[in-house]
Amino acid sequence: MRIIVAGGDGFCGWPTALYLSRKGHDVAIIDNLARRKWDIELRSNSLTPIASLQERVEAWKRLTGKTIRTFIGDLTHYDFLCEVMRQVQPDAFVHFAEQRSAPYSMIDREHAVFTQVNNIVGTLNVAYAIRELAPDCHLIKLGTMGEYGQPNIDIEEGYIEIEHNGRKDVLPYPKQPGSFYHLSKVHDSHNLMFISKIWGLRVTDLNQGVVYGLHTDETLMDPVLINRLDYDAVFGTALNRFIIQAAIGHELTVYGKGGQTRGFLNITDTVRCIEISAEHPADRGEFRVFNQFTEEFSVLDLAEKVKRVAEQEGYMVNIANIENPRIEKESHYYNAKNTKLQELGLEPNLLTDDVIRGIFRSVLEHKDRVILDNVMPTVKWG
Ligand code: NAD
Ligand code: USQ
Repeated sequence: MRIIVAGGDGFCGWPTALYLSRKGHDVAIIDNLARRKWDIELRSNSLTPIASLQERVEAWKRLTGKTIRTFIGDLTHYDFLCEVMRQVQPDAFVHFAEQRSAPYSMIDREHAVFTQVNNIVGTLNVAYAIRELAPDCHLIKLGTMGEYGQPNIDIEEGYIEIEHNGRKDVLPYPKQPGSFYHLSKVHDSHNLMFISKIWGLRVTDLNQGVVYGLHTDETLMDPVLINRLDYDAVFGTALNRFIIQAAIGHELTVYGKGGQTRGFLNITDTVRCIEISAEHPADRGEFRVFNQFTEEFSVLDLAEKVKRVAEQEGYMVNIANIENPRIEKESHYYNAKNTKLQELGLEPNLLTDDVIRGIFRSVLEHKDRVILDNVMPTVKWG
């Protein structure tokens, strides 16, 4: 297939582009390199030293003989996007290219507005460009499990059957997102559900949980291909942050009580889920939702797992329940369905102690790059 990976310079997009290319697909990356600029804005960095996108694709070509075309530009620039669509004529468009940090979206008004404009306008442009230039193309859009929030009932995959006053219907599952970022994903989902219906587009919305790990078989092929790894309080995510904190002797920053429960998955499963979705396209006019995670953990569970493994490796670790900078439930019911991707062939790589140990050892190699000032949270919701 000809596949565009938008956001292909990022944490999920880069390993996905490599994986799909290795599987024989003709891959083209779109990215505006904004994520690298946000590091500069936040005086932060990736724990791993990442090469430029050009160096990355040149190394890939040298190692495998495969070409990944790159288009540097912004999805909110419609003319640029249309030009890429004309050149690539994609069968599938994998859309990772959004501002994805909840804390970043909560910094202030400017960051909230930027996040929603970047994400919602970008997605709307992608949908228009598909309609205009490649109407049969399958849009595989990254959403988030956080669209659902933490309701006191089981979470279904996108839709729920409701009986009300004696009548029944299957309706979009209620959304209770917890940040302006998570809200942007809800707005995207609503736009795409509407658009798939009126224009007959093929859309898969992947409500992904929190991703952990950094390596895939492909990113391990050469140091130039190494993936980015965020540890700071704005872009770093729970499990990866805890592992890095353990490696540098920092207390593990469990926010509040730590009963916050989320769906998690390994980056190796992210890339496979994209492949599975591409291999089984949505029908014309179908807006399909898959919950993309493999296991559920509370953040306190994760901190305890990391502490155990790090101590086996000879590192002493303290878990600190620090003041929660977010406004969120700290103990709640959580039971989300995730069978659809497994029915299509996903075999989950679960979070064993050996997996944590592997990430921990990789992190130790780069721990001197941590900028300590960036570890504790500073962005508050209230
Ligand atoms: P990332 O920030 O590492 O990568 C996103 C990439 O998109 C960056 O390279 C950035 O430069 C690019 N980008 C952003 N806005 C753009 C625009 N307007 N035009 C072109 N390029 C743009 O993020 P990630 O962790 O790889 O996440 C990828 C997607 O997966 C996001 O949509 C995110 O919401 C979703 N997701 C991520 C996680 C996670 O734990 N990382 C979990 C669930 C869902
Ligand atoms: N948390 C801590 N300590 C930390 C960091 C986070 O206790 O040091 C807690 C948070 O308060 C929250 C939970 O861990 O309750 C998850 O936070 P996170 O920062 O790991 O993840 P989140 O903000 O939800 O965002 C991340 C990605 C986002 C994606 C989302 C999937 O940045 O792009 O959409 O995970 S989900 O959580 O399913 O919505």
